[in-house]
Amino acid sequence: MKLSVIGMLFPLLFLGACSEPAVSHDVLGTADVAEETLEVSEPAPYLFVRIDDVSNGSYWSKLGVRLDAVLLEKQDGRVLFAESVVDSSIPALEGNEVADVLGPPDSVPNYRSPEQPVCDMENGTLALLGSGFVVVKMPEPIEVGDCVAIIDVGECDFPYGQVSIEPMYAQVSVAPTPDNSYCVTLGQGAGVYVSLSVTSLPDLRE
Ligand SMILES: [Ca+2]
Repeated sequence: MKLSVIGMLFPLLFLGACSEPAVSHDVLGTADVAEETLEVSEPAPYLFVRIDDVSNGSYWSKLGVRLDAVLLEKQDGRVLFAESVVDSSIPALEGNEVADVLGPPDSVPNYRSPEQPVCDMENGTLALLGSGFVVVKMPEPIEVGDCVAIIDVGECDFPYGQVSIEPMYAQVSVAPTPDNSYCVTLGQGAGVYVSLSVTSLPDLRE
């Protein structure tokens, strides 16, 4: 039994257009990048998190990344949860509900336990099926010093063994549309608890 709470983590940070990661996808990449203009007199809040499944069906499970929750870990210690799904593109799967990524973790409630995490594989997760993405809105702005944490069933125990670990790619933005010009890449990771530090966010008034 091995414990990998953080999982793989490859932090990156740059401003660019929200887009699919640099891997081939059949499902994504069909939308034109919308050139949007924000008219802001005060800092535009970074409220949106886009998560892409980059396993591309090449790993153990065709279900790909299975998200339980998206957390905003504020610098002051509070932990907030995604409150709505504003966009998604996921291959069809009966019973797969985007709302399962909202609210507190309910499939891996012990994601921070020093013991090996145990997950409920039957309830509470959204499968991105190897090539999907989802955009969620957080209840408060994402700020420098915070972390965005993604809870996934990857590598946790269930009655028949360990869930396969699948890579994901995370971006934040001030705009809810999946493809926009204001995305900041947080990084790529995999595992039950992928916590990505927010180290720099451009002030869009400048
Ligand atoms: Ca859930």
